[in-house]
Amino acid sequence: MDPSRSVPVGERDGSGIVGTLIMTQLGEHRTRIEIKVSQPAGADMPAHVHLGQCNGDVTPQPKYPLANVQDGRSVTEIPVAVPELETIAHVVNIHKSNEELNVVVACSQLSWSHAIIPTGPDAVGSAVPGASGAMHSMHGSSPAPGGAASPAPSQP
Ligand SMILES: [Cu+2]
Repeated sequence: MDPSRSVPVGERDGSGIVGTLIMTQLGEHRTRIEIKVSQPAGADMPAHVHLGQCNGDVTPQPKYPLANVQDGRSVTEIPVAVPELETIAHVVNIHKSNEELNVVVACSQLSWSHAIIPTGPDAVGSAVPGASGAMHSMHGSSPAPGGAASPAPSQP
């Protein structure tokens, strides 16, 4: 298997922040996520893996927190394999600042068009408008071993 994948990071709402995200599988359940983006000087931008799609819905609670993007760079190891990130619809959202977590300034789609958004306890359903800051502190969820997700048939 190709141990490393590169996917684009795209701007949201005209932020002008774009770049590249590299996923490198380090072990059976270990992946390094490296983000490299253009960004305003001095910015300190939280980043998380979320379930969802950049051009659709993204669950408010992070699935895996990542190191803040500082000087345009963030490197984090997370306890999951690359194929698992790609089979289910995962994104990396980059947020404007610690104070403005509800503002997403860039997004990277980790998975491809066949990916599905799973339903269940970890998935959509607990979104409360106006509480995104609180929801971003919910970092406890861990992936279900063996995963209930299976690739969906391609949609038209
Ligand atoms: Cu987030």
